[in-house]
Amino acid sequence: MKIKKYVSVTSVFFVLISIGCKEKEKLKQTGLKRKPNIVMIYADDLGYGDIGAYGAITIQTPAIDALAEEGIAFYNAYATAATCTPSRYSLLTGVYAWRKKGNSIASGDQPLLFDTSKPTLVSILQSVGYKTGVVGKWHLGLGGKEGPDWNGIIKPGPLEIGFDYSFLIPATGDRVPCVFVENHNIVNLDPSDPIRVNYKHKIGNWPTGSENPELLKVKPSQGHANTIVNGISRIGFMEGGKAALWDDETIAQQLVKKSVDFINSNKESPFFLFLSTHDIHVPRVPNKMFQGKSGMGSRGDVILQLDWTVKQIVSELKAQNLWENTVIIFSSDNGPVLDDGYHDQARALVGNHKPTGGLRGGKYSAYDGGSKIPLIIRWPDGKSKGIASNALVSQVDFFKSLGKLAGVDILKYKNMDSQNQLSALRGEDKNGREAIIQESFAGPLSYIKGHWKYIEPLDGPKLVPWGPIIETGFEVVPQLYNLKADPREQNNVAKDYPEKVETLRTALMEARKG
Ligand code: NG6
Ligand code: CA
Repeated sequence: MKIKKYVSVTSVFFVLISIGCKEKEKLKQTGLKRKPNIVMIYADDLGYGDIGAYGAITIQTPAIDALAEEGIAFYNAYATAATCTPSRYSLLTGVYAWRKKGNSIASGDQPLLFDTSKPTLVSILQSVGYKTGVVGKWHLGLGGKEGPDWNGIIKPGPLEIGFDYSFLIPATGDRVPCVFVENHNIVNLDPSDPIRVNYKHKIGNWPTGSENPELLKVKPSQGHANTIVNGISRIGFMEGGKAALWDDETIAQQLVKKSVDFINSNKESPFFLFLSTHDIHVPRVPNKMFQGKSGMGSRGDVILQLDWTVKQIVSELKAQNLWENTVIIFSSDNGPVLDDGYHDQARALVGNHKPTGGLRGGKYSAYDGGSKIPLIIRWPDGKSKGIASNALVSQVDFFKSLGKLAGVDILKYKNMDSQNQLSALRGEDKNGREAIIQESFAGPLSYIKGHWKYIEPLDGPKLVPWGPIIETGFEVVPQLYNLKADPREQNNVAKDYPEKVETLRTALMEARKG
Protein backbone atom coordinates (compact mmCIF):
# COMPACT_ATOMS: atom_id res chain seq x y z
CA MET A 1 0.00 0.00 0.00
CA LYS A 2 2.75 2.36 1.12
CA ILE A 3 4.84 1.41 -1.92
CA LYS A 4 1.86 2.02 -4.22
CA LYS A 5 1.39 5.44 -2.71
CA TYR A 6 5.09 6.18 -3.11
CA VAL A 7 5.00 5.11 -6.75
CA SER A 8 1.96 7.21 -7.55
CA VAL A 9 3.37 10.26 -5.75
CA THR A 10 6.70 9.96 -7.55
CA SER A 11 5.02 9.45 -10.91
CA VAL A 12 2.94 12.59 -10.35
CA PHE A 13 6.17 14.33 -9.42
CA PHE A 14 7.86 13.21 -12.67
CA VAL A 15 4.85 14.15 -14.75
CA LEU A 16 4.94 17.61 -13.20
CA ILE A 17 8.67 17.91 -13.87
CA SER A 18 8.19 16.88 -17.47
CA ILE A 19 5.35 19.41 -17.88
CA GLY A 20 7.69 21.96 -16.31
CA CYS A 21 10.42 21.03 -18.79
CA LYS A 22 8.05 21.35 -21.72
CA GLU A 23 7.00 24.78 -20.46
CA LYS A 24 10.66 25.75 -20.10
CA GLU A 25 11.38 24.51 -23.62
CA LYS A 26 8.47 26.58 -24.96
CA LEU A 27 9.73 29.62 -23.09
CA LYS A 28 13.25 29.05 -24.39
CA GLN A 29 11.86 29.32 -27.91
CA THR A 30 10.50 32.75 -27.04
CA GLY A 31 13.86 33.84 -25.63
CA LEU A 32 12.36 34.71 -22.22
CA LYS A 33 12.94 33.13 -18.82
CA ARG A 34 9.40 33.24 -17.46
CA LYS A 35 6.02 33.71 -19.06
CA PRO A 36 6.06 37.43 -19.64
CA ASN A 37 3.31 39.78 -18.66
CA ILE A 38 1.81 41.53 -21.66
CA VAL A 39 0.61 45.11 -21.45
CA MET A 40 -1.04 46.40 -24.60
CA ILE A 41 -1.63 50.14 -24.65
CA TYR A 42 -4.04 50.71 -27.49
CA ALA A 43 -4.56 54.34 -28.43
CA ASP A 44 -7.60 55.60 -30.28
CA ASP A 45 -7.25 57.47 -33.60
CA LEU A 46 -3.54 58.11 -33.08
CA GLY A 47 -1.85 58.63 -36.45
CA TYR A 48 1.35 57.26 -37.92
CA GLY A 49 2.95 60.71 -37.61
CA ASP A 50 1.53 61.77 -34.24
CA ILE A 51 4.45 60.77 -32.02
CA GLY A 52 8.11 61.67 -31.81
CA ALA A 53 9.32 58.15 -32.56
CA TYR A 54 7.64 58.42 -35.98
CA GLY A 55 8.92 61.87 -36.81
CA ALA A 56 6.63 64.32 -35.00
CA ILE A 57 8.57 67.42 -34.01
CA THR A 58 6.00 69.91 -32.77
CA ILE A 59 4.62 67.52 -30.18
CA GLN A 60 6.74 65.80 -27.55
CA THR A 61 6.04 62.20 -26.55
CA PRO A 62 9.09 61.19 -24.50
CA ALA A 63 7.52 58.21 -22.70
CA ILE A 64 6.30 56.60 -25.92
CA ASP A 65 9.57 57.40 -27.70
CA ALA A 66 11.48 55.73 -24.85
CA LEU A 67 9.60 52.50 -25.54
CA ALA A 68 10.78 52.71 -29.15
CA GLU A 69 14.37 53.33 -28.04
CA GLU A 70 14.24 50.27 -25.83
CA GLY A 71 12.29 48.16 -28.28
CA ILE A 72 11.20 47.88 -31.90
CA ALA A 73 9.34 50.50 -33.88
CA PHE A 74 7.47 49.04 -36.84
CA TYR A 75 7.18 51.21 -39.93
CA ASN A 76 5.02 48.86 -41.92
CA ALA A 77 2.37 47.88 -39.39
CA TYR A 78 -1.37 47.89 -39.96
CA ALA A 79 -4.57 47.82 -37.99
CA THR A 80 -6.99 45.66 -39.96
CA ALA A 81 -9.42 48.54 -40.49
CA ALA A 82 -9.67 52.31 -40.67
CA THR A 83 -12.19 52.48 -37.83
CA CYS A 84 -12.31 51.28 -34.28
CA THR A 85 -14.83 48.45 -33.99
CA PRO A 86 -13.53 46.23 -36.82
CA SER A 87 -9.89 46.79 -35.85
CA ARG A 88 -10.54 45.74 -32.27
CA TYR A 89 -12.73 42.83 -33.31
CA SER A 90 -9.96 41.43 -35.56
CA LEU A 91 -7.27 42.01 -32.95
CA LEU A 92 -9.21 40.03 -30.35
CA THR A 93 -10.58 37.24 -32.57
CA GLY A 94 -7.76 36.71 -35.08
CA VAL A 95 -10.38 36.92 -37.83
CA TYR A 96 -10.94 39.84 -40.21
CA ALA A 97 -14.02 41.75 -39.08
CA TRP A 98 -15.47 42.09 -42.60
CA ARG A 99 -16.05 38.33 -42.68
CA LYS A 100 -19.12 38.90 -40.51
CA LYS A 101 -21.93 41.36 -41.25
CA GLY A 102 -22.56 44.14 -38.73
CA ASN A 103 -18.98 44.66 -37.59
CA SER A 104 -18.74 48.27 -38.70
CA ILE A 105 -18.67 51.20 -36.20
CA ALA A 106 -20.85 49.95 -33.33
CA SER A 107 -23.72 51.95 -31.96
CA GLY A 108 -23.70 52.73 -28.22
CA ASP A 109 -26.43 50.19 -27.48
CA GLN A 110 -25.13 47.42 -29.73
CA PRO A 111 -25.31 43.82 -28.43
CA LEU A 112 -21.95 42.09 -27.88
CA LEU A 113 -20.36 41.45 -31.27
CA PHE A 114 -18.51 38.27 -30.29
CA ASP A 115 -19.68 34.70 -30.45
CA THR A 116 -18.87 33.71 -26.86
CA SER A 117 -18.34 30.07 -27.85
CA LYS A 118 -15.34 31.00 -30.02
CA PRO A 119 -11.81 31.58 -28.72
CA THR A 120 -10.34 35.05 -28.41
CA LEU A 121 -6.81 36.25 -27.84
CA VAL A 122 -7.87 36.83 -24.25
CA SER A 123 -9.46 33.44 -23.62
CA ILE A 124 -6.43 31.60 -24.97
CA LEU A 125 -4.10 33.60 -22.71
CA GLN A 126 -6.45 32.92 -19.80
CA SER A 127 -6.36 29.20 -20.61
CA VAL A 128 -2.60 29.09 -20.01
CA GLY A 129 -2.74 30.84 -16.67
CA TYR A 130 -2.80 34.52 -17.54
CA LYS A 131 -4.90 36.92 -15.48
CA THR A 132 -6.60 39.11 -18.03
CA GLY A 133 -7.97 42.63 -17.77
CA VAL A 134 -9.38 45.29 -20.05
CA VAL A 135 -9.47 48.92 -19.00
CA GLY A 136 -10.86 51.69 -21.19
CA LYS A 137 -12.74 52.02 -24.44
CA TRP A 138 -14.68 48.94 -25.51
CA HIS A 139 -16.92 49.75 -28.52
CA LEU A 140 -17.58 46.09 -29.26
CA GLY A 141 -21.15 45.89 -27.99
CA LEU A 142 -22.50 44.62 -24.69
CA GLY A 143 -25.36 42.35 -23.71
CA GLY A 144 -27.44 39.77 -25.55
CA LYS A 145 -29.78 40.22 -28.50
CA GLU A 146 -31.70 43.01 -26.79
CA GLY A 147 -28.49 44.97 -26.11
CA PRO A 148 -27.24 46.04 -22.69
CA ASP A 149 -29.52 46.10 -19.66
CA TRP A 150 -28.00 49.28 -18.24
CA ASN A 151 -29.78 49.05 -14.90
CA GLY A 152 -29.21 45.33 -14.42
CA ILE A 153 -26.43 42.88 -15.08
CA ILE A 154 -24.67 43.87 -18.27
CA LYS A 155 -23.68 40.63 -19.95
CA PRO A 156 -22.41 39.00 -22.03
CA GLY A 157 -19.40 41.28 -22.36
CA PRO A 158 -15.64 41.10 -21.85
CA LEU A 159 -15.91 38.66 -18.95
CA GLU A 160 -17.67 36.20 -21.24
CA ILE A 161 -14.87 36.29 -23.85
CA GLY A 162 -11.95 35.64 -21.52
CA PHE A 163 -11.33 38.74 -19.42
CA ASP A 164 -11.14 38.27 -15.64
CA TYR A 165 -11.67 41.97 -15.07
CA SER A 166 -13.11 44.86 -17.03
CA PHE A 167 -13.50 48.59 -16.48
CA LEU A 168 -15.06 50.11 -19.54
CA ILE A 169 -16.14 53.14 -21.41
CA PRO A 170 -18.97 51.05 -22.92
CA ALA A 171 -18.72 52.44 -26.47
CA THR A 172 -16.85 55.71 -27.03
CA GLY A 173 -16.49 58.99 -25.17
CA ASP A 174 -18.85 60.65 -27.63
CA ARG A 175 -21.65 58.12 -27.22
CA VAL A 176 -24.13 57.78 -24.36
CA PRO A 177 -24.37 56.52 -21.68
CA CYS A 178 -21.42 58.49 -20.24
CA VAL A 179 -20.72 56.06 -17.43
CA PHE A 180 -18.13 53.43 -16.58
CA VAL A 181 -19.06 49.75 -16.54
CA GLU A 182 -17.01 47.63 -14.15
CA ASN A 183 -17.39 43.91 -14.78
CA HIS A 184 -21.18 43.50 -15.09
CA ASN A 185 -22.41 46.78 -13.62
CA ILE A 186 -22.43 50.51 -14.06
CA VAL A 187 -20.19 52.14 -11.45
CA ASN A 188 -22.00 54.32 -8.86
CA LEU A 189 -25.44 53.77 -10.30
CA ASP A 190 -28.12 54.84 -7.85
CA PRO A 191 -31.06 52.42 -8.26
CA SER A 192 -33.48 55.22 -7.46
CA ASP A 193 -32.19 57.12 -10.52
CA PRO A 194 -32.17 54.54 -13.31
CA ILE A 195 -30.52 55.20 -16.67
CA ARG A 196 -32.49 55.34 -19.88
CA VAL A 197 -30.75 55.28 -23.25
CA ASN A 198 -32.16 55.62 -26.72
CA TYR A 199 -30.39 55.85 -30.05
CA LYS A 200 -33.49 56.51 -32.16
CA HIS A 201 -35.28 59.37 -30.48
CA LYS A 202 -35.08 61.74 -27.56
CA ILE A 203 -36.14 60.41 -24.20
CA GLY A 204 -36.52 62.37 -21.00
CA ASN A 205 -35.84 66.02 -20.40
CA TRP A 206 -32.11 66.40 -20.44
CA PRO A 207 -31.02 69.18 -22.80
CA THR A 208 -29.57 68.37 -26.19
CA GLY A 209 -26.94 70.09 -28.30
CA SER A 210 -29.44 70.94 -31.01
CA GLU A 211 -32.02 72.45 -28.63
CA ASN A 212 -29.71 74.13 -26.11
CA PRO A 213 -26.45 75.09 -27.82
CA GLU A 214 -25.94 77.86 -25.22
CA LEU A 215 -25.12 75.15 -22.65
CA LEU A 216 -22.18 73.72 -24.59
CA LYS A 217 -18.48 74.12 -23.80
CA VAL A 218 -17.60 72.84 -27.27
CA LYS A 219 -19.95 72.93 -30.24
CA PRO A 220 -20.47 69.92 -32.50
CA SER A 221 -19.36 70.19 -36.13
CA GLN A 222 -20.86 66.91 -37.42
CA GLY A 223 -23.58 64.93 -35.65
CA HIS A 224 -23.03 64.83 -31.86
CA ALA A 225 -25.99 67.14 -31.19
CA ASN A 226 -27.94 64.82 -28.88
CA THR A 227 -27.92 64.67 -25.05
CA ILE A 228 -25.58 67.09 -23.28
CA VAL A 229 -23.47 65.55 -20.54
CA ASN A 230 -20.84 67.65 -18.78
CA GLY A 231 -21.34 70.52 -21.26
CA ILE A 232 -20.66 68.26 -24.28
CA SER A 233 -23.38 67.00 -26.60
CA ARG A 234 -23.04 63.35 -27.60
CA ILE A 235 -24.34 60.76 -30.03
CA GLY A 236 -27.52 59.22 -28.60
CA PHE A 237 -30.00 60.24 -25.93
CA MET A 238 -29.89 59.47 -22.24
CA GLU A 239 -31.44 60.44 -18.97
CA GLY A 240 -30.84 59.35 -15.37
CA GLY A 241 -27.86 57.84 -13.58
CA LYS A 242 -26.56 61.27 -12.50
CA ALA A 243 -24.31 59.87 -9.77
CA ALA A 244 -22.66 57.55 -12.28
CA LEU A 245 -21.73 60.10 -14.96
CA TRP A 246 -18.05 60.33 -15.75
CA ASP A 247 -16.03 63.50 -15.71
CA ASP A 248 -14.33 63.83 -19.11
CA GLU A 249 -11.38 65.73 -17.66
CA THR A 250 -10.35 62.83 -15.44
CA ILE A 251 -11.02 59.83 -17.69
CA ALA A 252 -7.29 59.31 -18.36
CA GLN A 253 -6.58 59.39 -14.59
CA GLN A 254 -9.35 56.88 -13.93
CA LEU A 255 -8.06 54.51 -16.56
CA VAL A 256 -4.51 54.73 -15.21
CA LYS A 257 -5.76 54.09 -11.67
CA LYS A 258 -7.75 51.01 -12.68
CA SER A 259 -4.81 49.71 -14.73
CA VAL A 260 -2.44 50.17 -11.81
CA ASP A 261 -4.90 48.41 -9.49
CA PHE A 262 -5.15 45.53 -11.96
CA ILE A 263 -1.36 45.24 -12.19
CA ASN A 264 -1.03 45.27 -8.41
CA SER A 265 -3.68 42.67 -7.79
CA ASN A 266 -2.35 40.29 -10.43
CA LYS A 267 1.42 40.62 -10.22
CA GLU A 268 1.88 37.14 -8.73
CA SER A 269 0.80 35.46 -11.98
CA PRO A 270 1.47 36.35 -15.58
CA PHE A 271 -1.06 38.93 -16.69
CA PHE A 272 -2.42 40.49 -19.84
CA LEU A 273 -3.62 44.05 -19.56
CA PHE A 274 -5.43 45.61 -22.50
CA LEU A 275 -5.37 49.32 -21.73
CA SER A 276 -7.55 50.82 -24.37
CA THR A 277 -7.20 54.57 -23.94
CA HIS A 278 -9.92 57.09 -24.71
CA ASP A 279 -7.20 59.43 -26.00
CA ILE A 280 -7.06 60.74 -28.63
CA HIS A 281 -10.68 60.19 -29.72
CA VAL A 282 -13.29 62.95 -29.59
CA PRO A 283 -14.41 64.64 -27.45
CA ARG A 284 -10.86 65.71 -26.66
CA VAL A 285 -11.07 67.01 -23.13
CA PRO A 286 -7.61 67.11 -21.58
CA ASN A 287 -7.08 67.21 -17.85
CA LYS A 288 -6.03 70.60 -16.42
CA MET A 289 -2.43 69.32 -16.35
CA PHE A 290 -2.38 69.33 -20.15
CA GLN A 291 -4.80 72.07 -21.16
CA GLY A 292 -3.07 74.50 -23.51
CA LYS A 293 0.30 72.76 -23.10
CA SER A 294 0.83 71.50 -26.64
CA GLY A 295 0.13 74.75 -28.48
CA MET A 296 -1.92 72.63 -30.88
CA GLY A 297 -5.26 72.84 -29.11
CA SER A 298 -6.98 69.98 -27.37
CA ARG A 299 -5.93 67.37 -29.95
CA GLY A 300 -2.29 68.08 -29.16
CA ASP A 301 -3.02 68.29 -25.44
CA VAL A 302 -4.56 64.81 -25.35
CA ILE A 303 -1.49 63.42 -27.15
CA LEU A 304 0.51 64.76 -24.18
CA GLN A 305 -2.04 63.11 -21.90
CA LEU A 306 -1.61 59.82 -23.75
CA ASP A 307 2.14 60.06 -23.28
CA TRP A 308 1.57 60.73 -19.57
CA THR A 309 -0.57 57.57 -19.42
CA VAL A 310 2.29 55.53 -20.88
CA LYS A 311 4.69 57.09 -18.38
CA GLN A 312 2.46 56.15 -15.43
CA ILE A 313 2.16 52.53 -16.54
CA VAL A 314 5.90 52.19 -17.16
CA SER A 315 6.69 53.76 -13.76
CA GLU A 316 4.30 51.40 -12.02
CA LEU A 317 5.79 48.33 -13.71
CA LYS A 318 9.26 49.49 -12.67
CA ALA A 319 8.13 50.25 -9.11
CA GLN A 320 6.65 46.76 -8.81
CA ASN A 321 9.78 45.08 -10.23
CA LEU A 322 7.78 43.85 -13.19
CA TRP A 323 9.64 45.80 -15.87
CA GLU A 324 12.09 42.99 -16.57
CA ASN A 325 9.33 40.53 -17.27
CA THR A 326 6.79 42.59 -19.16
CA VAL A 327 6.31 43.02 -22.88
CA ILE A 328 4.78 46.37 -23.75
CA ILE A 329 2.91 46.82 -26.97
CA PHE A 330 1.89 50.31 -27.99
CA SER A 331 -0.33 50.89 -31.00
CA SER A 332 -3.46 52.56 -32.35
CA ASP A 333 -6.76 51.27 -33.71
CA ASN A 334 -6.89 53.39 -36.88
CA GLY A 335 -5.47 56.46 -38.54
CA PRO A 336 -5.89 60.07 -37.48
CA VAL A 337 -8.60 62.63 -38.06
CA LEU A 338 -8.66 66.34 -37.25
CA ASP A 339 -12.32 67.35 -37.25
CA ASP A 340 -14.22 64.26 -36.09
CA GLY A 341 -17.36 65.99 -34.91
CA TYR A 342 -16.52 68.91 -32.61
CA HIS A 343 -15.24 72.45 -33.20
CA ASP A 344 -12.16 71.80 -31.07
CA GLN A 345 -9.78 73.70 -33.38
CA ALA A 346 -7.81 70.59 -34.25
CA ARG A 347 -7.55 71.70 -37.88
CA ALA A 348 -6.93 75.38 -37.18
CA LEU A 349 -4.06 74.70 -34.78
CA VAL A 350 -2.36 71.71 -36.41
CA GLY A 351 0.33 73.95 -37.96
CA ASN A 352 3.16 71.94 -39.52
CA HIS A 353 2.33 68.79 -37.60
CA LYS A 354 1.39 65.88 -39.89
CA PRO A 355 -0.85 63.37 -38.06
CA THR A 356 -0.57 60.78 -40.86
CA GLY A 357 3.15 61.40 -41.28
CA GLY A 358 2.37 62.39 -44.88
CA LEU A 359 0.37 59.28 -45.79
CA ARG A 360 -2.71 59.74 -47.96
CA GLY A 361 -6.18 59.69 -46.37
CA GLY A 362 -6.78 59.26 -42.66
CA LYS A 363 -9.28 57.60 -40.36
CA TYR A 364 -12.06 55.92 -42.42
CA SER A 365 -9.94 55.82 -45.59
CA ALA A 366 -8.79 52.98 -47.85
CA TYR A 367 -5.49 54.79 -48.28
CA ASP A 368 -2.64 54.03 -45.90
CA GLY A 369 -3.49 56.99 -43.65
CA GLY A 370 -6.53 54.95 -42.58
CA SER A 371 -4.90 51.89 -41.13
CA LYS A 372 -1.10 52.18 -41.20
CA ILE A 373 -0.44 52.84 -37.54
CA PRO A 374 2.44 53.24 -35.12
CA LEU A 375 3.40 49.96 -33.48
CA ILE A 376 6.09 49.78 -30.84
CA ILE A 377 6.99 46.63 -28.94
CA ARG A 378 9.37 46.75 -26.04
CA TRP A 379 10.75 43.31 -25.16
CA PRO A 380 12.19 42.86 -21.71
CA ASP A 381 15.27 40.85 -22.73
CA GLY A 382 16.83 43.89 -24.43
CA LYS A 383 17.69 41.84 -27.55
CA SER A 384 15.70 44.02 -29.84
CA LYS A 385 16.74 47.38 -28.49
CA GLY A 386 16.34 50.27 -30.88
CA ILE A 387 15.37 48.22 -33.93
CA ALA A 388 13.46 49.88 -36.77
CA SER A 389 11.53 47.17 -38.57
CA ASN A 390 10.04 47.31 -42.04
CA ALA A 391 8.43 43.89 -41.73
CA LEU A 392 4.82 43.83 -42.92
CA VAL A 393 2.77 43.16 -39.78
CA SER A 394 -0.92 43.24 -38.92
CA GLN A 395 -2.74 43.41 -35.61
CA VAL A 396 -4.79 40.38 -36.67
CA ASP A 397 -1.63 38.36 -35.94
CA PHE A 398 -1.55 39.25 -32.24
CA PHE A 399 -3.90 36.30 -31.62
CA LYS A 400 -1.48 33.60 -32.74
CA SER A 401 1.78 35.46 -32.09
CA LEU A 402 1.00 36.40 -28.48
CA GLY A 403 -0.65 33.01 -28.02
CA LYS A 404 2.62 31.39 -29.09
CA LEU A 405 4.59 33.67 -26.78
CA ALA A 406 2.39 32.65 -23.86
CA GLY A 407 2.78 28.94 -24.58
CA VAL A 408 -0.65 28.31 -26.11
CA ASP A 409 -0.92 25.37 -28.49
CA ILE A 410 -1.83 27.62 -31.42
CA LEU A 411 -1.81 24.83 -34.00
CA LYS A 412 -5.28 23.83 -32.91
CA TYR A 413 -6.71 27.14 -34.08
CA LYS A 414 -7.56 26.70 -37.72
CA ASN A 415 -9.47 28.73 -40.30
CA MET A 416 -8.23 32.02 -38.98
CA ASP A 417 -6.70 35.04 -40.60
CA SER A 418 -4.23 35.30 -37.73
CA GLN A 419 -0.70 34.01 -38.36
CA ASN A 420 2.08 33.34 -35.92
CA GLN A 421 4.38 36.27 -36.73
CA LEU A 422 6.21 36.21 -33.42
CA SER A 423 9.63 36.28 -35.04
CA ALA A 424 8.67 39.41 -37.00
CA LEU A 425 7.31 40.99 -33.82
CA ARG A 426 10.62 40.06 -32.12
CA GLY A 427 12.52 41.86 -34.88
CA GLU A 428 14.16 38.64 -36.14
CA ASP A 429 12.20 38.12 -39.32
CA LYS A 430 12.65 41.20 -41.49
CA ASN A 431 9.80 40.40 -43.87
CA GLY A 432 6.76 39.46 -41.82
CA ARG A 433 3.55 38.71 -43.65
CA GLU A 434 3.37 38.03 -47.32
CA ALA A 435 0.16 40.02 -47.67
CA ILE A 436 -2.40 41.93 -45.66
CA ILE A 437 -5.96 43.12 -46.19
CA GLN A 438 -7.17 46.57 -45.15
CA GLU A 439 -10.78 47.54 -44.53
CA SER A 440 -11.97 51.09 -45.04
CA PHE A 441 -15.21 52.38 -43.44
CA ALA A 442 -18.12 50.60 -45.16
CA GLY A 443 -16.14 50.64 -48.37
CA PRO A 444 -13.59 48.85 -50.48
CA LEU A 445 -11.01 46.37 -49.28
CA SER A 446 -7.35 46.72 -50.21
CA TYR A 447 -4.77 44.03 -50.65
CA ILE A 448 -1.10 44.72 -49.96
CA LYS A 449 1.49 42.23 -51.11
CA GLY A 450 5.11 43.21 -50.77
CA HIS A 451 5.22 46.82 -51.83
CA TRP A 452 2.20 46.63 -54.12
CA LYS A 453 -1.20 47.80 -52.98
CA TYR A 454 -4.43 47.12 -54.81
CA ILE A 455 -7.68 48.90 -53.89
CA GLU A 456 -10.76 47.24 -55.32
CA PRO A 457 -13.02 49.42 -57.49
CA LEU A 458 -16.23 50.63 -55.90
CA ASP A 459 -18.52 53.54 -56.61
CA GLY A 460 -19.03 56.02 -53.81
CA PRO A 461 -18.28 59.50 -52.51
CA LYS A 462 -14.69 60.71 -52.84
CA LEU A 463 -14.74 62.34 -49.40
CA VAL A 464 -16.11 60.92 -46.14
CA PRO A 465 -19.67 62.25 -46.48
CA TRP A 466 -20.27 63.73 -43.02
CA GLY A 467 -17.41 66.21 -43.11
CA PRO A 468 -13.98 65.25 -41.71
CA ILE A 469 -12.43 66.16 -45.13
CA ILE A 470 -10.74 62.80 -45.65
CA GLU A 471 -10.53 60.90 -48.93
CA THR A 472 -12.41 57.61 -48.82
CA GLY A 473 -10.45 55.84 -51.54
CA PHE A 474 -13.61 55.03 -53.53
CA GLU A 475 -12.85 54.85 -57.28
CA VAL A 476 -14.83 53.13 -60.01
CA VAL A 477 -11.59 51.87 -61.50
CA PRO A 478 -9.07 49.57 -59.81
CA GLN A 479 -6.19 51.34 -58.06
CA LEU A 480 -2.64 50.04 -57.86
CA TYR A 481 0.14 51.77 -55.97
CA ASN A 482 3.80 50.99 -55.66
CA LEU A 483 4.25 51.75 -51.97
CA LYS A 484 8.03 51.65 -52.22
CA ALA A 485 8.31 54.26 -54.94
CA ASP A 486 5.11 56.06 -53.99
CA PRO A 487 4.28 55.63 -50.28
CA ARG A 488 1.82 58.51 -50.48
CA GLU A 489 -0.28 56.68 -53.07
CA GLN A 490 -0.25 59.53 -55.57
CA ASN A 491 0.13 57.61 -58.83
CA ASN A 492 -2.40 54.97 -59.71
CA VAL A 493 -0.36 52.68 -61.97
CA ALA A 494 -3.10 50.09 -62.53
CA LYS A 495 -3.16 50.77 -66.28
CA ASP A 496 0.61 50.15 -66.56
CA TYR A 497 0.50 46.82 -64.73
CA PRO A 498 -2.71 45.00 -65.71
CA GLU A 499 -1.23 41.60 -64.79
CA LYS A 500 -0.27 42.76 -61.33
CA VAL A 501 -3.80 44.13 -60.86
CA GLU A 502 -5.24 40.81 -61.92
CA THR A 503 -2.97 38.82 -59.56
CA LEU A 504 -3.87 40.96 -56.57
CA ARG A 505 -7.56 41.07 -57.48
CA THR A 506 -7.65 37.28 -57.64
CA ALA A 507 -5.70 36.96 -54.40
CA LEU A 508 -8.19 39.26 -52.65
CA MET A 509 -11.09 37.30 -54.10
CA GLU A 510 -9.57 34.02 -52.82
CA ALA A 511 -8.87 35.50 -49.39
CA ARG A 512 -12.45 36.70 -49.19
CA LYS A 513 -13.68 33.16 -49.64
CA GLY A 514 -11.68 32.26 -46.51
C1 NG6 B 1 -18.54 58.41 -36.39
C2 NG6 B 1 -18.60 59.71 -35.57
C3 NG6 B 1 -17.19 60.00 -35.07
C4 NG6 B 1 -16.64 58.83 -34.31
C5 NG6 B 1 -16.71 57.58 -35.16
C6 NG6 B 1 -16.25 56.34 -34.45
C7 NG6 B 1 -20.31 61.28 -36.40
C8 NG6 B 1 -20.62 62.38 -37.35
N1 NG6 B 1 -19.06 60.82 -36.41
O1 NG6 B 1 -19.81 58.06 -36.80
O2 NG6 B 1 -17.21 61.13 -34.27
O3 NG6 B 1 -17.36 58.64 -33.12
O4 NG6 B 1 -18.03 57.35 -35.57
O5 NG6 B 1 -14.89 56.43 -34.20
O6 NG6 B 1 -21.18 60.84 -35.66
S1 NG6 B 1 -14.11 55.11 -33.84
O7 NG6 B 1 -12.73 55.52 -33.69
O8 NG6 B 1 -14.68 54.65 -32.61
O9 NG6 B 1 -14.29 54.20 -34.94
CA1 CA C 1 -10.60 54.76 -33.33
